[in-house]
Amino acid sequence: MKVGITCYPTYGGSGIVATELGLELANRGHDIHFISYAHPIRLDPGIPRIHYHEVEVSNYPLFHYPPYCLALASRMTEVAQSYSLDLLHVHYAIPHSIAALLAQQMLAPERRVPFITTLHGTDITLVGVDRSYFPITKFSIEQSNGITGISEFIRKRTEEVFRVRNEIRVINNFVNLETYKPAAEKTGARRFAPAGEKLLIHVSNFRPVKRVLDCIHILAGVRKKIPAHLLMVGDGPDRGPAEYMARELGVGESVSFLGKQDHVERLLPLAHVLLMPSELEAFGLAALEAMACGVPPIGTNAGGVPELITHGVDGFIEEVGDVAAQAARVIELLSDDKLHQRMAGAARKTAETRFSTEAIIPQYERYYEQVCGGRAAGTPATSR
Ligand code: GMT
Repeated sequence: MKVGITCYPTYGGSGIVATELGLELANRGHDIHFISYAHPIRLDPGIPRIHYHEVEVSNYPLFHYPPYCLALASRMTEVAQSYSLDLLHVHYAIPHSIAALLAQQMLAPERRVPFITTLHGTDITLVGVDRSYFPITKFSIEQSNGITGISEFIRKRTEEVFRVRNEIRVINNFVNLETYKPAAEKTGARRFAPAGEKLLIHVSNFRPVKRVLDCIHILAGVRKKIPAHLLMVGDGPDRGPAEYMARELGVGESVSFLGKQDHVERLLPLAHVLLMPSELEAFGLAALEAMACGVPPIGTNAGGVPELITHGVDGFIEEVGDVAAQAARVIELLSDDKLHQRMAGAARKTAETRFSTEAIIPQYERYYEQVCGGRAAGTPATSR
């Protein structure tokens, strides 16, 4: 198939999933056209069957807010026409879904180009529920020819909050098990923990929903019992406050803020535990990537996290904000080698059996065929 993929090309989970999906589909012989305002990270140039089309936004002085959505819709239309795309697949509803709808309508006199919207998380839980975006988010989701959500949680939340009646197909996040794999030995950890301290890791965009300050509190708690060092991977608004908190709690020397990293698969296997203390997490891609590397996650009882982590088997789940309980779980894991080994093995097994590319990508392929083939899958028989 010839598929146009639109996503945020930055370090967010939705962009990563969209990019990895495109790469996997290209590997399986599909022609993939990324349409976005910048080259997605993790997308190396020169990969067969991968194309990139930049959206240029004219910045005329009259525009206080340059209309990206319109430029995107125009570019989607052009690319769909020039390359005879079969399908548009947009990741993160706002504003990609409405841009796809506009493109579809512009293309309509020539032919039908269906579009699928994949709901990832904050597009539903945070941004989409904002009064200024709610009506158009609901409308664009309902007008999609197919809708996927990355967890049962996001499906239910979309139905409850947006009252969307169309079918929402749950297709979970996935991980490439060749790229994300355990390290034979964690010798590379010495780079960060020369005295042989245990290594904790956190990976996110440092937005408030991630509760990154909790990571610092957890580290401070752990260090009362066990020598440990924390790798903070990523960047965002809460990085400064986290750096300040680390100094305040006297653990500044035991935290490395590494900023945005293109190859988290090289860092994750070095760690003993992943911290994901999020307020809300529609799924928790960072935890899945860690699990594939044999690194047990400590997550929170929030959103779709319990769909990924089985408490006490392949990781631990504690209540949001309960940093003492999360620190206690880290200590439990780090002070019992057998438990750590068992959980690390179970974490990898979960990634292998439930969330591998082999398990998930064919679900997208089948859904594409369904949406392109017959009646639009996401559209109720009574509408349109
Ligand atoms: O806030 C983020 O983590 C970024 C966000 C995004 O949409 O870019 O991530 C969401 O999508 C990921 C991939 O599908 C999910 O694994 C994350 O759980 C989800 N984040 C949140 O719900 C906060």
